[in-house]
Amino acid sequence: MKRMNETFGLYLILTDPVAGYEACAEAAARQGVRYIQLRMKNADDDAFLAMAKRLREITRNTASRLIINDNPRVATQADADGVHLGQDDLSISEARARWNMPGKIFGLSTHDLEQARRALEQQPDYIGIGPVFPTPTKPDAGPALGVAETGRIAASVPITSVAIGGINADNLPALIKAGARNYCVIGAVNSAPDPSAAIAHLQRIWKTHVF
Ligand code: TZP
Ligand code: MG
Repeated sequence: MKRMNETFGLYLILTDPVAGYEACAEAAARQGVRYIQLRMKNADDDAFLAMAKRLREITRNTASRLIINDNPRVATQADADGVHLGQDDLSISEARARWNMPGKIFGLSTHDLEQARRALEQQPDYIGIGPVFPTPTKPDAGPALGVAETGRIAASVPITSVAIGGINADNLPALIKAGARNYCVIGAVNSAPDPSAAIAHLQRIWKTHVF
C-alpha cells in the first residue's frame, strides 16, 4: 500500500468522554474528523468490542476512520479501519500478520526523533509523536518534547504524523506554526460537555494556522 503524508488536522481519541462515546463519535463523524480512535484502557474485552461495534455503525459510510487502540482482535471483530500500537505493544508486522486485510491502517506511537526514524522500518501508515506537552491524561508518557522538537520530527518523516500530548485550543497555534500538521487530543474533547463545539473550535483554530 502506498504510504501517505496526509494533512487533516484533528485525530480524536475517545477515552471516557463526559458526553459519552456515541455522542462524541457522532459529533466527530458529522464534522468529518478523519480519525476516531477508541481507547478504553480499563474496560474488559467484551465492553471494548461492544463499543467498537457501536462506533463502527456510527462511522460506517462517513469520512471518519475508526481506529482501535492496542487490540487487533477487537479491531478485526468490529471490522474497524485500523489499529494503533505503542512501543511496548505488538509489533506492526505481527499485527499485520494477525489482521491480514488489504487497506487496514496500522499506527505506531513514537517519543523522539530516533524512535520516529526507526519506526519507518516497520512501515506504519502513520506515527504519533509525543508527548508534546506534559499531560495528566498519561503521566507516564515520558519527557515533553516541546513544539519545536515535535515540528522537527514531523518534518523529518515522509509519512503521516500526528502530534499528541497536552494539546488544547491555547497551545495549538504554536504547535502548527512549529511545523506539525496534524494533532491528536483526548482531554480537550473528552472533558468537554459539548464535544461538537470543542471539535469545531479546535479545527477552526487549526485551519487558520495550517499552511
Ligand atoms: N500518548 C502520549 S500523550 C497521551 C497519549 C495517549 C495522552 C494525550 O491526552 P491529552 O489529554 O490530549 O493530553
Ligand atoms: Mg498501547
